[in-house]
Amino acid sequence: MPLYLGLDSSTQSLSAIVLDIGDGKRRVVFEDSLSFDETFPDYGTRHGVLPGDDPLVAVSSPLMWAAALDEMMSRVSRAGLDLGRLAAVSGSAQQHGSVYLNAGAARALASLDPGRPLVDQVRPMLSRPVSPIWMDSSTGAECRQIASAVGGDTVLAQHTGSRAFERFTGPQIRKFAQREPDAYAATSRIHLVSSFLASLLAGSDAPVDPGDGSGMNLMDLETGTWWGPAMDATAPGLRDKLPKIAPASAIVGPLAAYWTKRYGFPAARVVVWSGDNPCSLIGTGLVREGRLAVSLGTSDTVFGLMREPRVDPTGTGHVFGSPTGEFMGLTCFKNGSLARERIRDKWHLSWDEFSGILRSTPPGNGGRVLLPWFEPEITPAVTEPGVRRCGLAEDDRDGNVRGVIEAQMTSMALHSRWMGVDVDTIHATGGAAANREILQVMADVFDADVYQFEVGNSASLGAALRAAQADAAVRGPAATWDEVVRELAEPVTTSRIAPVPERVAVYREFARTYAACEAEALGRVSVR
Ligand code: ADP
Ligand code: XUL
Repeated sequence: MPLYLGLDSSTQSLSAIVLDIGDGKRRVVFEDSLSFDETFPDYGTRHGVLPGDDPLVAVSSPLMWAAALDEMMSRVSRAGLDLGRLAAVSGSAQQHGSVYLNAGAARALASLDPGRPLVDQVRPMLSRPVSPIWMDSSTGAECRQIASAVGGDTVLAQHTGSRAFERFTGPQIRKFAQREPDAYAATSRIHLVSSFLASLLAGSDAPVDPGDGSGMNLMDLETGTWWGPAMDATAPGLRDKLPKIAPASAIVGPLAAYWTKRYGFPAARVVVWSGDNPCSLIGTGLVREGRLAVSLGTSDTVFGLMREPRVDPTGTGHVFGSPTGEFMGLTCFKNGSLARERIRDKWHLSWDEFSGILRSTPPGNGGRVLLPWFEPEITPAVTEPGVRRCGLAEDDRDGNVRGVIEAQMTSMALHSRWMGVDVDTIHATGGAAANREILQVMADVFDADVYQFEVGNSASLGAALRAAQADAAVRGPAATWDEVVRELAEPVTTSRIAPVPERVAVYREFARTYAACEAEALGRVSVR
């Protein structure tokens, strides 16, 4: 019976999961994760990001991601699995980040030498040593230029699913092309993190899928093809530098000889990779409209499947492609886990102590609000970072612990309304979804039941399930998505966290207080 490997190259770590599927059996047989900072200290990243002076710039190392892929594949090969049964591999990666390859890369990819570490062979392929990632917010000027060239942000959103966003790949490419024209000219291929890693596995140029392609401000959402006016507005000669777009279930090719010879893998099918959020949509079982998932990872995201692409009229959210061939709505918050950690670390708390404070303090925080914009925020758009407080003392430990969680949950509830989903159930995932006290605040703020999952990493699970779906479709009639996610991506029923009516009422009032504080901090007229 076949095994399926799903990888997830996220902001801070690379994770892997192997599924054993067949004969009525559907189970996880391997799970592992490595932290970039700890496993590869020589690259000098902090939380997966290279240090720098400009708080608006966030770049990482594509070489480190390649080294991590090599290390994880080595670990999978030594895990005691019956490797010969591995039928397909797919992956998930942090969205929006881009990798720049030179003219020699295609040939180098096709002839990866199993006798030498991958990273040494990737180094000469790069036309840019660093990759801008989703945490970057340094392209405000480029966003304005692109939007104005195509006829405004509304036109851009109608075609690509989002107005111009600083972290999206198009504005990042424009900045690179303008500031480093020679290096841009020496670039033959611009990959997303997802298609870069898929290319390394297949030893050939992998396509981008519509899920990750829609995080670029370059793809026409309805047709799933590159949109000419956006390419023209972004950088000269861009069309030739972009990969093809292919469905998320397309096969790139077999695993390259590098992997079969170096580690003893079979020539398993490499399935197109996607972004972490589209993969998590599958890994949290959201294959039908009407439910939402909240991912509490490095970024916090709220997302759900959409049958039709309804673009956010407020310009906050995004419509991406879904691996099912449909669409997904998503809103992203940059100050997620790292903001929670900043508050936890300020008072030297463990997560247990942090949770204890949430248990013992009153919901609504007495109407006091903390806006946790440690870093420039995506939702709402904040370019000048800084924590703002309304009525809350900076040295009030308990008030700040409650404050960060209540603000995050309320902001997510308010800024995901545009999706038009009447939420009664939330599927919670990401590292902080292990914390039931945080999820209780989520349940009370959203007035919805919140469920946890047995497999914590929904992105790598979703990638492995996509590998299984694509492989099965090649072998015989395609399974329905309900069948694909059955048992493995279903919430644990006993994990249900129900909203408490009295607290729901408190948070209804708190949402108004929060909105007023947010509006004031943004310099807008209060909506109170
Ligand atoms: P990524 O976006 O890199 O995939 P993860 O989903 O793995 O991130 O989440 C990692 C984060 O989870 C850590 O940065 C940490 O802050 C958070 N985390 C882990 N355990 C807990 C906990 N018990 N309570 C709150 N947050 C937690
Ligand atoms: C989504 C986003 C983040 C990244 C990293 O738009 O920017 O969620 O995908 O997780």
